[in-house]
Amino acid sequence: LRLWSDLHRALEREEFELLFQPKVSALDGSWKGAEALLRWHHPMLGAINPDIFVTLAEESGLIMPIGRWVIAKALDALQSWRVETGNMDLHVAVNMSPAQLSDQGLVQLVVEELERRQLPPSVLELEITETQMLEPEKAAAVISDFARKGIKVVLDDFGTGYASFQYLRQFEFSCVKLDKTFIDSLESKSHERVLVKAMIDMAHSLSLTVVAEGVERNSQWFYLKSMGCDLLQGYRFSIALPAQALPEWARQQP
Ligand code: G
Ligand code: G
Ligand code: MN
Ligand code: NA
Repeated sequence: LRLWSDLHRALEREEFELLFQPKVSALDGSWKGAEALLRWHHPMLGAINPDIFVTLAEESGLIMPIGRWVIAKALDALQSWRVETGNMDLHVAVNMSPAQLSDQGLVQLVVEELERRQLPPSVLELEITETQMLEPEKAAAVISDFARKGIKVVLDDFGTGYASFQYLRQFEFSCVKLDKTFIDSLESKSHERVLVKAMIDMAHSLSLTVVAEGVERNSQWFYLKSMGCDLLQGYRFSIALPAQALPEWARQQP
């Protein structure tokens, strides 16, 4: 109960921090973009992961203003990377709870935040977890609205839900993110490799980009590269870092 009332004040007290985990090309490990990951620095409890407070934020409706803050901060970060590196192809991805898709002004807000910074819509990706898709019709309408505006929508945790393939037909995604559980068993289980290869081929045949998450070792990188996976994310490359640390991290990559 205490946490709930604390969360109400967290935005104005500036207790949120947005960290960024790099995404790299599977071909050569070069920096391509980053996923924004939210942290709440509670004055007494310290850093709290979103697994814990996002549900709270969804139930209280606070996810709307928090989500808007996340989008603005993520675009600020991307803007600073473009200036510092001159790389205009970098993208930034933010996570969206399905609850945020009922935020009436969301699409308009995103478009305005992009225009204010003179950023093309293609630099922003919205990650939506398939297991949370509760109102498919409503979600489909918002997702196609984003797609029409050129903003990319990513199906997060792909392969973990009951309706993965149905979602691919129903929604205008531009990217799928293979769940970490598949990446974990790449080295030990040959039937998992067959499955991952099939998912990558199917996604490509639907013109979807494929990202693997939770890549921790070179051997996983090797398998994913040989299977044609496009982008990789995970501790093999970097943990989530403060925005200003990414250009320096990229310079230190081989
Ligand atoms: O790194 P990690 O513990 O941060 O992330 C835990 C989960 O919280 C992830 O599944 C991620 O999708 C979710 N998450 C991280 N940041 C955000 C955010 O800004 N908004 C929402 N809705 N979910 C987030
Ligand atoms: O939104 P999503 O479910 O993709 O959130 C990613 C989550 O996975 C975050 O909690 C992030 O900290 C975590 N994560 C990212 N890379 C790795 C990794 O290589 N290994 C493990 N165990 N967790 C990771
Ligand atoms: Mn995600
Ligand atoms: Na995920």
